[in-house]
Amino acid sequence: MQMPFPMLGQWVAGDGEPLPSINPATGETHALVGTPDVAQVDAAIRFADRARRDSGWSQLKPHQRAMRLQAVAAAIEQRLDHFATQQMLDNGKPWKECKAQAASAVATFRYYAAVCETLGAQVNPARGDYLSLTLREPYGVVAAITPWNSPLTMEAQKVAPALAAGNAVVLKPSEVTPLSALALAQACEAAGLPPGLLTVLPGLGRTVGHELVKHPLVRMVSFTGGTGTGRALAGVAAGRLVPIALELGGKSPQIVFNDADLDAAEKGVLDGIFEGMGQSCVAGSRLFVQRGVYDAFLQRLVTRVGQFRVGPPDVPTTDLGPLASHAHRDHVERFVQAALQEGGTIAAGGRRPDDAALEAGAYYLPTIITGLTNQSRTCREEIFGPVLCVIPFDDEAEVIAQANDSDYGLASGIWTRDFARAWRLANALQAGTVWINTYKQLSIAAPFGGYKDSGLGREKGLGGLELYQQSKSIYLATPHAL
Ligand code: TXE
Repeated sequence: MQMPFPMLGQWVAGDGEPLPSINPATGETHALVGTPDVAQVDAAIRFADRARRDSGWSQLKPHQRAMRLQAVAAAIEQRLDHFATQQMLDNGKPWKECKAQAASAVATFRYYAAVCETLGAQVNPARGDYLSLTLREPYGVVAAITPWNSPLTMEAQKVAPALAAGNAVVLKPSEVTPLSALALAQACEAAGLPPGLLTVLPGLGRTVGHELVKHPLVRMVSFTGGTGTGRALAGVAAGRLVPIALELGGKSPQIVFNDADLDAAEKGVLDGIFEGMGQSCVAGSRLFVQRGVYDAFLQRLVTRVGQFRVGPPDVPTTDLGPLASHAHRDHVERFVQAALQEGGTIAAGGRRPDDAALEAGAYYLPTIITGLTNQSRTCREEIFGPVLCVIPFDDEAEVIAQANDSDYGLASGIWTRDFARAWRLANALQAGTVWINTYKQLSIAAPFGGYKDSGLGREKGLGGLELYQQSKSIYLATPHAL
């Protein structure tokens, strides 16, 4: 049976081509999701714009919007297992990771409810006989376009602040993972959010996504996905003069010095690349290890990687599930072949698992590659899979230059016991996030985004709400001026 989606204040089957949602752990189609045709995309955006005005959402006092967001958080919390299951079926992440991401979606709604409570106008210093205030107002309808690697996290991260800011949101989830967005719409409905404030339009990027971004009533776009797609969408947004926030790819360096706590570094490096099977924008995919500990540290990594249990995501002992789709597994496989052709050596993995029980799924073994330089294609392009390249280095200046020699600049990790050195590197690295003696520590309270080709704008933190607002300055003459 075809699953409906929410638009025009109801759940509809849609006149577009239905989307098969395929479980990457088994290769089976576990749902057929309805999609809108072009006319329905247009109608849904118009409805969202009317809903925003008719419901008075933008005019509500911030604390009143905050109460609704708290109710959405509670509704997600009541359905935590359902949310986690939807993501696990769609993208194959292990259950415990999906559950943690569902819980973090709750926290995101609570955080933006709290931020919403604090919204106010800014009083500007007067330079004459007037009182000047700067208010922040919503854009209207915001298009949110999300990827397949962590839909629960990304969707909450866009929808919560955009709603808190007073907008209506039209969310287009990835065609690979439409189910968690539908679960979010159900939770919003159960929480009493006025119909039309969150519309979910499943479908392909080149059809539904394209219509959304070019629609005249869409006044702001928030996108997470590949750099190529982000660049193309930025072109459309520039032509329309609408703001766009882009959270894009990465090729993040991890740097291990001779004096590092190698136990901590081992865990941080391995989780940093292999958690989520490397399908994470902040995956630490380039590892620089100082020459003095290179051999010993590499040996540690290879040994530990061989102990990872690759298996079905719903089995509690599984460390690593399948990749999110068979097409993506094949893409990763081609990258590893290319790494061999350019002179790389496989130190671990480099193939699908032997286990016949996993044959139908999109599985791939965690892979470590040595023997390549930072100039190699493998070290320059985002693979977005469980592939770690290890490169030796001699001194600090050299490793800073190599770490920064990348088109990307999303994140980086430093492992050393020397505080002064960590501080120097943290300042020198061109990345939106720097971790010192930890990795992938993420907080909704800290701004997040990329330097260079890794993106434009910052999500999360207090500014994550302002991202979805425009400012208006008002001058009011005071009696002296009259
Ligand atoms: O991403 P796309 P893909 C990187 C990663 C991956 C590569 C390609 O390297 O291998 O991108 O992945 C929608 N108009 N990241 O092809 O195409 C699409 O439907 C409007 C990094 O899956 O960028 C989906 O909802 N929308 C990343 C979303 O864009 C369009 C996460 C992302 O898809 C569109 C994912 C169009 N013309 C991939 N074309 C990260 N930063 O975490 C596509 N879309």
